Amino acid sequence: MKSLKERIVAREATVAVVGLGYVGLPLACAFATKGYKVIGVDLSEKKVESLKKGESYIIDVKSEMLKALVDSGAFAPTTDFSALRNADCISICVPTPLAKTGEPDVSYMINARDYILPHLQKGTLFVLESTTYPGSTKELMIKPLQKAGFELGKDVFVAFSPERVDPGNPKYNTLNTPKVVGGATKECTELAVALYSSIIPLIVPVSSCEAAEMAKLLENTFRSINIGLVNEIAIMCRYLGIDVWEVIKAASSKPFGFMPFYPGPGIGGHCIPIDPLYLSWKLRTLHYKARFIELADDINSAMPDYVVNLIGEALNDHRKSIKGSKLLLLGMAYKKDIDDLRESPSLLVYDRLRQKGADLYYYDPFIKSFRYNDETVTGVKDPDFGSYDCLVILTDHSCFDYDKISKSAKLIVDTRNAAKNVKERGNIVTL
Ligand code: SAJ
Repeated sequence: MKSLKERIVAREATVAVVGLGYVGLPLACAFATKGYKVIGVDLSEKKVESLKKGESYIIDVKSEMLKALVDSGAFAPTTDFSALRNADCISICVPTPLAKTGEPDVSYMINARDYILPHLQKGTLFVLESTTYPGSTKELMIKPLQKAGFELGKDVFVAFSPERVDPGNPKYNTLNTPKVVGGATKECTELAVALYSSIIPLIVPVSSCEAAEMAKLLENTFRSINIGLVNEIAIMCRYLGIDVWEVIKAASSKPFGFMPFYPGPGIGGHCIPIDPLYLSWKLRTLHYKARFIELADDINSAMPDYVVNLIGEALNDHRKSIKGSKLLLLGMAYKKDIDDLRESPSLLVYDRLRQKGADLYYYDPFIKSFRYNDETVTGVKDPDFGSYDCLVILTDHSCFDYDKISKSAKLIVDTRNAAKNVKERGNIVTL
């Protein structure tokens, strides 16, 4: 009987991915594409039905590729956790959001673990990919597995390997982004390295689950803090009467020791606004205040209100008020060229403007509609840009024709400097 490592290397091991969202589905397809038999488990009947028909709901997974993997039997989506009895390796890719209280909501990880446990076979490799605070793999996975009678390093091999998916990124995807892997024991690390190195060229082994958990949080905290910094620089530049975009462009000419970030209406997505708060929460339990994280969160969270004030000032300069003005928001997605609304600052700007009595519309080809309180708000299909008192560029989608927009718009508040190449700028106010 071949060892687990031999079966992994020979791609005879059956791989399971639990959680088929923007991380799990690309990962499942990556393993299946590379010759593994893959079981994909998700609680959502709707998702699994869609996958069985070869219909992708993830922007980075093309339906034709998905259909080929499902039709060939390489990838088998199911809602039935008992299918995991046939899995040699299990990767967990479930959400790690914040609870309403602002504390980590680890319920998805705990539920996944509890759904898996009854079907977990001895000798399985068990990898957590969900971004979480240091120590949670041990606390939420290893200890309960041991309590259930699985001996670590013998009956079960546990590792943490953070997902690094950048939705919509045309260059980097699951197969070509280096992967950090940290196991609970040396052998756990070796097995997880064997699994991921069979599909990803560059694997970065670290000494523990905690080191891998912390590496991921450093990556995203680095982004959150630098975005917070540049948002505050933008505020300072407005006080100083300096164009922050010109300043960033000039600073970016430095070939070393600088990395540009750009101001915006705030930060969205399921990672950057949230992951650093997992770290600051963990440190608070250890009686340490992670000041940079909390300060950056304060600044980033205040940007939607800052943008609404900017809109008010711009209208005021045209002897108008927000109340009663007909406004069009361009872009509701949390970043350009994707269809994801999660934590989007555009939703907060929309809410503030509605509360202030604006006659408010949005235009975003990626977002058909969204729920606002108890109503469904639908986007304008083909807006007459000249018919609005002010356009607000919140997401710099590449599909927007900024020349055409600026030619007909009375006034534009551009929070992304998206219209930077437009010559006639008399009607454009930037962040
Ligand atoms: N943002 C700014 N200014 C910037 C960069 C970003 O305002 O200079 C905003 C974006 O508009 C967006 C938010 O911050 O609302 C997050 O942007 P992001 O580019 O980090 O996008 P995510 O959250 O979809 O993807 C990130 C990954 N992005 C990149 O590395 C470019 C990466 O941080 C993680 O791999 C991923 O989250 C994750 O899943 O953790």
